[in-house]
Amino acid sequence: MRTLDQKTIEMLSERLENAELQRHEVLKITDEFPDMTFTDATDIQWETRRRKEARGNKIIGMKMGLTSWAKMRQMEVEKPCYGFLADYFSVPEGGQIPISELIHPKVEAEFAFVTNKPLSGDSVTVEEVLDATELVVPAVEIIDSRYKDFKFDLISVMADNSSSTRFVIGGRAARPEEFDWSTRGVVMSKNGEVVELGAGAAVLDHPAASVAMLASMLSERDEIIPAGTFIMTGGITAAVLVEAGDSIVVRYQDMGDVSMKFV
Ligand code: 0L1
Ligand code: MG
Repeated sequence: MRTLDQKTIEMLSERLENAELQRHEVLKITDEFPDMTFTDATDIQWETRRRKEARGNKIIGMKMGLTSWAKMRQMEVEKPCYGFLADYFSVPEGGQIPISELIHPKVEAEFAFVTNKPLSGDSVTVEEVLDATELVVPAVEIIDSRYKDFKFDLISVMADNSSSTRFVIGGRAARPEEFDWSTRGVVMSKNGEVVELGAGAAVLDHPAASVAMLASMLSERDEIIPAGTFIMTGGITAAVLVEAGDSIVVRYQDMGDVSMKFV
């Protein structure tokens, strides 16, 4: 259900996008609009996407967020959220990420899926996702909630493009049938010390289930996942706070490393 008018949707989209582009925190928007709904929040996110495209940015993929049961519990939310990835979010493997471009970034290890067939509707299965997958790619997401002290609820975070800000892909891409993605492991090190580890099952029991859930969430707006979509499926590890000077290396079992340095 929609409760906000178009003018308010545009005003909140501009507020959140300005916070992203000008690197400042804002209060969660449900403080001001306590009755707003998940549909309103989704409208705000799509308005931000429209603003970026109108400015010439390309949308190069999608992400799922809050896909681990542990993170949903930690953030006290009841379901995952999704977001879009703009072209300037992409950082080359081994690249430097200036902290001055961000507010309070955190990193999380993920698997990204690249589709080769369209996926649509609310009953897509893990098997159908795997059948529609060309490659699975090691990927690290840098999230950066625009909300003060990372304090938000599901509606506020959905409006904030699910905290999307940067991502790095690296290592070796694999065919979907090459591994069991639920037991594939990752180990994250910060400045040479292991800080997080996990396996694909942390993501809704199987990362492909996250792609299926994205198809379902998009179907609520009569949208689909087109063939050729790059999708970050959600954090396998907890998100780790980073500061200038930190080096992150994530080792993916049999798939190589993804690394970056915050400067
Ligand atoms: O990608 C994620 O799981 C994060 C989604 C938004 C929540 C957060 O900023 O922690
Ligand atoms: Mg993520």
